[in-house]
Amino acid sequence: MGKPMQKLLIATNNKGKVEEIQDLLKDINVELMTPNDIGLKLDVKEDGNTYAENAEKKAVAFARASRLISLADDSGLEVDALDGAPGLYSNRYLSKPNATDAERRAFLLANLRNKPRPWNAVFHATIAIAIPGNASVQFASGECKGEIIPEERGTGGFGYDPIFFIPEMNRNMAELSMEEKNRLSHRARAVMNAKTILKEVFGL
Ligand code: ITT
Repeated sequence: MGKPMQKLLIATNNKGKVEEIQDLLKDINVELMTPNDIGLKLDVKEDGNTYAENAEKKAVAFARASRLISLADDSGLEVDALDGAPGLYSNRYLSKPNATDAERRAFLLANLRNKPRPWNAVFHATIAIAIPGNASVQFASGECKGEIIPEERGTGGFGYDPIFFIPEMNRNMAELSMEEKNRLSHRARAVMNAKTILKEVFGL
């Protein structure tokens, strides 16, 4: 009888991230679990000063609660004309609780309205991997450059994807298939960098 497959928890409550990370890690020989699969509801306070601090908080809290090796992602959109905002606060850009992605996009565009174009921007993602009972957390990051445009295009992805134009594809992020997004996104690059860590952690 073979050894049972080792498990990795995708430590996020964001459905879009779960789907992308599942696809990005489909070639790695571990069983991918979601908080939903194990009935875990955890809302981690993201009060760190960096993506890494927030990613670490999420990975450690989920690893502690689940006893599983956990991979968290903290990400954000940095817009040059807004001095890097919303950045670390991309999810909490509107103070209103339970704001929708569409409301966040409308707010971003309202803040950009009087700024000269092009509205250059970069998506950033930092991944943290935590092992239960082990204090040292490991990190990987990735970025994707583009431009914010005022007209919404596409239905794929999530968050700011419908207004994020990628010059090399001549399309918006939300117009890409998951496979295409997963070849060039900030998260794809971060997960690619994280694979070396995962292989070492799981002894693969
Ligand atoms: P978890 O903390 O549970 O992972 P979250 O949505 O709160 O989920 P973040 O705190 O990292 O995640 O916030 C990131 C926000 O940045 C996210 O909600 C989107 O608004 C935006 N964002 C991140 N990656 C994105 C992507 O690939 N496409 C579009 N928007 C993205």
